[in-house]
Amino acid sequence: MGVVNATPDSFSDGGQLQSADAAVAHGLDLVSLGASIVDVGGESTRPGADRVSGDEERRRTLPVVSGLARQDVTVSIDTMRAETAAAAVDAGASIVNDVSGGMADPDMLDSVAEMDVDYVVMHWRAQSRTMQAEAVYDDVVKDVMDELLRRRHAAVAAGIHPERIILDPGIGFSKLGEHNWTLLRALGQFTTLGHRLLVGVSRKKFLGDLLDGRPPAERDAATAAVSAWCASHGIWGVRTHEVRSQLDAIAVGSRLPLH
Ligand code: PMM
Repeated sequence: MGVVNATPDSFSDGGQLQSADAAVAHGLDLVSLGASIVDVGGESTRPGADRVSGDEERRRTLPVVSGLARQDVTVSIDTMRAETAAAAVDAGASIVNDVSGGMADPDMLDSVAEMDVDYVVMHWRAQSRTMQAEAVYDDVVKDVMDELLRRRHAAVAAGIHPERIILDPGIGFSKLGEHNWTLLRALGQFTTLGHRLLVGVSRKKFLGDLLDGRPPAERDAATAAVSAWCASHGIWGVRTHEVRSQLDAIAVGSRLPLH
């Protein structure tokens, strides 16, 4: 799953159309390099980030979703809002990637249940502004699995078919560095939950910390090492900014199965 962040800081200049065109072109590049899915987001979820309005989120993402869908790209919409998810699905998205697992918008689960889409349920505790204050666990693996399963039950209770649900441990969301490593070490336990798994570590801060503060664009080799680990566990997908070396890592990891 290649990432297209349709956020202003992703673009150096230009108006809306130019930005959407640049985002579509970037998505097509990711596909030509081998991405199976392009994940389009219009709201930054990095720790401390402020929210944007729903209208602004849709203004940023919908032209990109429709531009990619028109070219037969499988598109996921990275949103916590039911209204944005529905509009993106109308525009051609076939996966709703909800980092809040239905917690941020009370209408999300009912709305997804009515759509013909896959639904990513990520482990999440709070909005970006406050999420790192919530990074407190008794047993991070057990707590994250329990909370994820509660969201999974809520999704099924709302009418979402279990086969449509993809689980994600939410690396970096309300988690300190050591929590992330502990969760990745325990990936084998998540594969027993009976769902496809998605993992997003691409260029995240805990990798930069491991590499003595290396900037995000220089974290792809470390990301690839984690991608190989994910593939060794047979997980369904990795969410990544850079595609080529991740596919190489997945090819290697797939030949070294741990499962
Ligand atoms: N991480 C980010 C955004 N969306 N979605 C899922 N399912 N899993 C993730 O780990 C995830 C996500 C933050 O990454 P970015 O802002 O660097 O793209």
